[in-house]
Amino acid sequence: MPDLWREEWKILEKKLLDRGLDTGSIRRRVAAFRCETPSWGYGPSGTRFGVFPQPGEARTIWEKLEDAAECHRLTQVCPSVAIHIPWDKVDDYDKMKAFAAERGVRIGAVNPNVFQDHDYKYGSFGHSDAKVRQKARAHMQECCQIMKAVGSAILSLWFADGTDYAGQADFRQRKRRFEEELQATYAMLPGGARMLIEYKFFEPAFYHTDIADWGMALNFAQKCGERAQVLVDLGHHAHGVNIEHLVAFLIDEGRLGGFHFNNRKYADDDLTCGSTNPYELFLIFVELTAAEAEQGTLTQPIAYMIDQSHNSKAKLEAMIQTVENIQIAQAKALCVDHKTLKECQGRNDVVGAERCLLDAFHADVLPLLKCVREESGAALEPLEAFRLSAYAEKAAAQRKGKVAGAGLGVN
Ligand code: RM4
Ligand code: MN
Ligand code: MN
Repeated sequence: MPDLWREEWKILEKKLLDRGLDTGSIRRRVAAFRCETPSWGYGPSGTRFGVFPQPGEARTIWEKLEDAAECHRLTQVCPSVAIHIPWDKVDDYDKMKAFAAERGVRIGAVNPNVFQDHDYKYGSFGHSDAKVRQKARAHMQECCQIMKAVGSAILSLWFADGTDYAGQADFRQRKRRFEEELQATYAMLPGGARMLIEYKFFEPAFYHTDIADWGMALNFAQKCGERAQVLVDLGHHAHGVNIEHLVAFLIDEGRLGGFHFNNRKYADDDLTCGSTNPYELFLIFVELTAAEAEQGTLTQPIAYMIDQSHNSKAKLEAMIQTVENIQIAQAKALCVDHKTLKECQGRNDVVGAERCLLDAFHADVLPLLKCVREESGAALEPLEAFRLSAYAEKAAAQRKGKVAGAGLGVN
């Protein structure tokens, strides 16, 4: 029964119409969704206990771009690829741009790296030594030049800066150094580009981290300018933090710059998005779609990006599975009946309001996704199509030999 999903779509469509929802608009919004994949998600990764190579995993930026293009070919939702400098450093960025374009993708966010070099042992922008801060600033400048060469509109910043022990450094001084350096970086951005500031509450630092949470990131962003915004990595919060709430807050402030999608169970696990807490992912999309419904369109462009590193799953398979999970969460969120939800909220009908969410969360949206995929030329079931294809075997046969210029990719 290959076309059973068409019947299933008719049933879902009827249910949505009965709720008074505009199914044409839902389909258009599902079709418009795009999500960036990270170059480092296709390459070698592991933990500090070991890195286990996988047959066929991408060894160079060129192979990572090939895999990203395959992910996009099957899903039609991942046209851009984030790069990490220096992991993806090349001599010729025009060549990188052209190589991506030939395969139907483009370079997305540029992610500087000011945490790996030995000079950054005690920090980068927060470092007490002006020479180290200067080195970090020069790297930001290099990344801004790369952005121009590859046509990227996003500089995506994450800092490992922090301390391990009480008394190790002066918090206020470090904060002021960060302000100064972030402002200097902001001033170097290519015209119209955005700067996203990511936060994380611990790791690798175990006592304090200079940009520990979204409030600090927001404060720094506000001191830089309108094109500085907050990046929410789903794995970067303490347990129990209500991410959908802070997402709503940032949207309302006009400062939600983007996401790093992943999922975690314990810390910054970088697991498949939607694997441990699909309800949380759904609720985040509910906030996004609610704001969109209210404003007509989200007034701020939001960069949806994946930041994962799979150790036990095959990389490309895991990436395609992730994209499917994210699409499912978005589609379910679009099935929320916001009018009824508002009415329930207005009369403090707590159960009624929650039911509006649960009805949508429990909807089977796969037929809806298939309609959209059929129109876009994506595979109806991208992960299944990938598993049936010979791509993984071919890559394993072609990509033999040492890993060259690989990134860190260590959890
Ligand atoms: C951090 C953070 C950054 C990522 C690095 C490698 O935990 O999530 O986004 O670039 O890891
Ligand atoms: Mn991240
Ligand atoms: Mn992380």
